[in-house]
Amino acid sequence: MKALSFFFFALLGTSFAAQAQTTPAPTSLAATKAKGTELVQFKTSAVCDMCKARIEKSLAYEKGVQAANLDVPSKVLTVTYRPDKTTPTALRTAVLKTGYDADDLTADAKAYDRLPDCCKKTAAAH
Ligand SMILES: [Cu+2]
Repeated sequence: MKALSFFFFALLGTSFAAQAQTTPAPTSLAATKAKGTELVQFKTSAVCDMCKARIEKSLAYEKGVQAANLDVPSKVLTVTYRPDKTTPTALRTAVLKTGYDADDLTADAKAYDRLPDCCKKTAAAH
């Protein structure tokens, strides 16, 4: 019985180790998070590198934002911010005012109209 439980835990240990190796993403995100800052992610309607530059630039001007990075293939914007200076709601609004959707919220219509055609939601991925 003792030998059997040892075997079981050894097996459990190896599967945990294997899991840790195949999922490096959460640890790398945690590593970029500086002390006193929070991380938030929004799904946006960005389509290309121009959208990426536009969103990252506009977030960089927002109060309390430490870093903003948009992953074009997944359209996910990751923002590192100071929780004592801003809120996820304010950051989401900044994305809307740039002309892009943020999670389930729709882009500000006027800002969206100002986007070049290639950056509209109807544009094909390029
Ligand atoms: Cu674009």
